[in-house]
Amino acid sequence: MIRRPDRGPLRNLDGTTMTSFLHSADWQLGKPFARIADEEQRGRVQRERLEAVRRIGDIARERKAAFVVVAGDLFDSATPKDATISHALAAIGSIGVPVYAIPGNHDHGGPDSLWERPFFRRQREAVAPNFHMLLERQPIERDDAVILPCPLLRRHEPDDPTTWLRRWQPGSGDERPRIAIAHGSTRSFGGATLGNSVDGEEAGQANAIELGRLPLDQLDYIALGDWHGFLKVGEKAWYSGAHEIDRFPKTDQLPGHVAAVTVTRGGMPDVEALPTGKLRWLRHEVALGEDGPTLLDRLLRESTGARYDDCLVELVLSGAVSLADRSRLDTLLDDWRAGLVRLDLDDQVRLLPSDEEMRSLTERSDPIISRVAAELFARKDAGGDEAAVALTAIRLLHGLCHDVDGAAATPTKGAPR
Ligand SMILES: [Mn+2]
Repeated sequence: MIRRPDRGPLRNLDGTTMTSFLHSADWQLGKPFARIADEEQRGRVQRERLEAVRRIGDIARERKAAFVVVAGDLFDSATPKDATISHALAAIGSIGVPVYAIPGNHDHGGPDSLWERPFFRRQREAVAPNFHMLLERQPIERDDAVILPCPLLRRHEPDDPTTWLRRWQPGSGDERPRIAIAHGSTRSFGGATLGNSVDGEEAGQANAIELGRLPLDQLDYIALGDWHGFLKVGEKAWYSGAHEIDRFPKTDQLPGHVAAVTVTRGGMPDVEALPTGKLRWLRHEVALGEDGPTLLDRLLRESTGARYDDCLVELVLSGAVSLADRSRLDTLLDDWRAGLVRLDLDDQVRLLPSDEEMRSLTERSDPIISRVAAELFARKDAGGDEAAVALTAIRLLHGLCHDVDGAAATPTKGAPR
């Protein structure tokens, strides 16, 4: 079906051009990840987003993609640090094939934007001459495709950035596939609005793209950015999603992929999601019961596997545990916190001392401890704010007595027997 000319793009027998490229978006490089307390792990998550850009390059080579399009929000902020720009350009340069990008709401264009900074221009020329930031709404002509950029020139554009495509007149007899690139929410998807609400900021009605008003017969693929999962939103329109996951999953979206696209003029695009993300963001809700943290430990072990050090875990804990199991749970959480990239804990576990644990405190030979324990249990049963304080005190008292008993039972090294 395809003959390979010595030069120029692949052509089908009917003369139309078949073009393969990759579509990505929402890299949000330089995102601070302020909720990750550990500095080293925070740096790791930031660097992984750069590594994922390089992995796009690996896939471009593997798939022989002619170019890569990036549909906005390459940077998390419109004022990234020079170091962030420099590292981003090194990663983009490593992709090798041409990279065509538009600015999104996070890294919008316009006067004095980051894309006009002398530092950006110098670095681009030095390390990423393959990088083309498209700041104007006009076609880019390639041998194998016409690229139609719809850049955001302000953070919140009141007008649909794709409006110019409704008036665009392609040359007659031009058999090159046409690829539009846009960033924003889309509204013709079952009446729902997708995009900004998941992008980390509410833009209201701004940056809204009306897919239904585009001349779809004149276009062959619409590469969208802003929604962080891989998603088809029209017969020729896809969100690629972010290349590396950046949040705990809230819906069944598919982040951490790049879209591998093959298009021909007048045909339907062939689109495949290929994984580029490395870090795994997991969410578990667990109710603890009589067996304490045993099942929780197994669940974490099974879901994270051997590469638990690539995982961020959001844990919502409920249920009730004994004093001894509370102490086991705390140790277990400390151990996991050390191994994971991040452990986000919503701990609603109630303390429910067993009868034996209560007796071990109230019937203790030391009269002070037994009296304090009895008083604390009475306050706990009375309920209210005091009950929570009493429970914490019971936990501490139990811990201290346990330590004392443990020390007494284990002879110190060198001590006379
Ligand atoms: Mn966005």
